[in-house]
Amino acid sequence: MGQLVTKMMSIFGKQEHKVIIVGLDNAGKSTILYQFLMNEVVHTCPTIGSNVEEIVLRKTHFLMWDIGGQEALRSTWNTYYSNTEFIILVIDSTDRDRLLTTREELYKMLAHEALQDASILIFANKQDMKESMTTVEISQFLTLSAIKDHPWHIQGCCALTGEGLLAGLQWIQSQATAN
Ligand SMILES: Nc1nc2c(ncn2[C@@H]2O[C@H](COP(=O)(O)OP(=O)(O)O)[C@@H](O)[C@H]2O)c(=O)[nH]1
Ligand SMILES: [Mg+2]
Repeated sequence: MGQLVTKMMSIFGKQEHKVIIVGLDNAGKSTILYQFLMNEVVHTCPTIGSNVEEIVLRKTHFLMWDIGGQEALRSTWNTYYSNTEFIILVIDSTDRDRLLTTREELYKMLAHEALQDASILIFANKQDMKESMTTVEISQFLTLSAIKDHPWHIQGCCALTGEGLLAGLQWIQSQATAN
């Protein structure tokens, strides 16, 4: 019965929040989504599609789209934008060479009409690696403090252990339920 209600809500309700997970290939997007699915605090519904999962945190439902990050696919990101409330941008914190590319993709997204009302969570992933950049370094390089027209938050994490992931998701959940 509970499951049926959940299904009905997701079909008819407005309670479902659309989240897109973006970032360059190898950043850790799929690993993060997999960790959410494995977490006992986060409830999940059966797989909806190959790259979409429904997860539930404190009765807030999220539809999470894991979008491919290879160069050829980045031009298709905008086909996922409509009705997106949250962007999760995943960064490989060891990938200094491509942080400029990430920066360009970030500002392209923020300027996109369909994402005007979206909030953005940045996961500075792979914090377990010795050579990883800190969240402060990444914030400065991306000039996050200059972003005034979108709520944003940066969270360091390690998708392999799950460290930091729930904190990031909780920020999204608090944004989703704030009025
Ligand atoms: N050391 C380390 N490796 C990670 C972490 N997260 C992901 N990886 C590895 O990075 C590679 C790419 O991860 P994946 O989730 O497939 O990236 P995607 O292309 O963004 O979906 C895989 O080998 C992961 O095991 C992390 O936090 N730390
Ligand atoms: Mg992937």
